[in-house]
Amino acid sequence: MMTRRIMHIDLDAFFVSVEQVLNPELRGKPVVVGGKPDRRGVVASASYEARAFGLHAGMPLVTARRLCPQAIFIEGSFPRYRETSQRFMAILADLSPYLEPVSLDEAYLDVTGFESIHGSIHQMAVNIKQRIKDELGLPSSIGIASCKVVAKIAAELSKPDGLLKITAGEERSFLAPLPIAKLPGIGTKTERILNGLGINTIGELANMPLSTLKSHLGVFGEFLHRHANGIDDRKIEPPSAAKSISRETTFGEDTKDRSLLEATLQYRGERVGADLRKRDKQAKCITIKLRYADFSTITRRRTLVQATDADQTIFDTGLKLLKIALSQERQPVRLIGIGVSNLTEAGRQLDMLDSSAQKLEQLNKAIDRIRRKYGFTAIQSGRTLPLKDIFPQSDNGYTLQTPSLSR
Ligand code: TTP
Ligand code: MG
Repeated sequence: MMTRRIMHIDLDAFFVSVEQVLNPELRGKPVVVGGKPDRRGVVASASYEARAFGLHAGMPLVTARRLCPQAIFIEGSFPRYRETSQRFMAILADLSPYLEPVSLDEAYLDVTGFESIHGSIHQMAVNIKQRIKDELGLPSSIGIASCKVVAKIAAELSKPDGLLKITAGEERSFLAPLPIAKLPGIGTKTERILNGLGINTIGELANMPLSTLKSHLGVFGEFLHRHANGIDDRKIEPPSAAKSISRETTFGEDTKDRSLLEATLQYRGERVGADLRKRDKQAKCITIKLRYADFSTITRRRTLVQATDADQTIFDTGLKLLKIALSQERQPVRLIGIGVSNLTEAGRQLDMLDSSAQKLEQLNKAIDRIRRKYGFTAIQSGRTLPLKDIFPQSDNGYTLQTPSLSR
């Protein structure tokens, strides 16, 4: 079989770079998008000048200001980033039909066999970077390799304004010296487990007996082991529909107030439900996310027997998960989120014969119609009413501050 050539393309300091295009005075300076530092919330994007001071995405804005008082803090504008993202993806789609957008500023491209068009794959990457620069004014970085995981790590290492090609056959030696945290999917928890086994580099992970990894991490251990060895046969998935839909809110103050937590969960759940129905999807998995005062974050998930797009089912499931989580942890909550995944096309389910499911469907459709006409808050349940005293409203619903910028 022909060796595949996969590109991973990621824009540098995306939100910040978009702001720098709009306002060239911001270029070359420490800039942070995420909000004013007197507000709660975290850094969404930091310029490389700001990163030199230790600033990074996810850092609380107050910490960012302490480390780099001269940084320029910008609120940011999500619609602008979304629009730029669409133009970015359009450029890539123009170059190869095998495109998989991963996030707003990141995509994989299968370019196997494309050397005949561009002279070489390296030249093709140079051309892509140039088009992104010319048409959008944005810097990007590209990794090229025989598989997704190696291409992604190569792009990351080449940043900013980088281009790094890993020759087929050299995947393992390229990965070996890197710290395990560079492997996508390894968070602090997995890192700790692996460190406990004496594994610090990707090479050490690659050389670990599979059985040891499996006994500590299960199938995830097997997955990581393959990736550490530069083996990854995941295909480029066309930009079908979203794989998950979620909404989250950071409170102005950490809270233990049950009715506020439930109201926010319901409101966010309704936004998720409306989004699902707009896309003609149903979901089988409901997830809630909680971040506590000390920044520790948990997610809790439940899989339903039958896929749903009903607000009531999404919220009821979320509420059950919330109650369990709150009984296990007494800290105040900083952020609450709800999401759905495992999406399927909304078809008429067999249980639509069941009249209660049918009534729910009609009810939700009616609510959607009214909200399209009169705004999201035109219809509210008793539970979400208290939100009107807390958050500003627009036709589009409540403005629940900060995390509109987070993914
Ligand atoms: P990233 O590509 O992870 O970051 P970046 O583009 O800012 O910087 P890099 O040069 O390292 O690629 O994410 C893309 C955008 O997504 C980022 O500009 C802002 C947004 N984002 C958040 O809103 N919250 C987050 O926690 C992260 C990581 C990103
Ligand atoms: Mg980026």
